Amino acid sequence: MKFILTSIFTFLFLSVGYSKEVVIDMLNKRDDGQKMVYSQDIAKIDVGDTIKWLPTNKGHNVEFLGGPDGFELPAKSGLNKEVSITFDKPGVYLYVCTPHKVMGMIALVVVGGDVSNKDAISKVKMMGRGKKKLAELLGQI
Ligand SMILES: [Cu+2]
Repeated sequence: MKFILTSIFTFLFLSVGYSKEVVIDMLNKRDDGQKMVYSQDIAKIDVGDTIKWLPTNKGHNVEFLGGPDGFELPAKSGLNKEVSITFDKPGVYLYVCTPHKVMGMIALVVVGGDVSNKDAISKVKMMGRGKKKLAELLGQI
């Protein structure tokens, strides 16, 4: 009996306890001095994990511009709104803050260590500092 209960608890722990939630802040200024920026430039997560973006500072949002094949781009979020997305497909995802993407407020999510769609992401049209930062970030994954 004790063995059976232990097995059940182990199973519950493995199936429920494994996906995690990562919190990313939308910021006017980060500790490293960068302005108009997310708290993480590259979030590396596992398949099934969730990212929650917090409108820690005002005037920002989350707009997805690219992801792996089959990923349906979610509608861009409203300014100052919390956003939560669970990632079920491995690959590289690009998102930006609509008003500040030209200033470089862009970031990547890498799910399951899969960078096979990196070239496709590099072709997403970006302008200004956003373009430069995208090249920098892709060079880091
Ligand atoms: Cu912004």
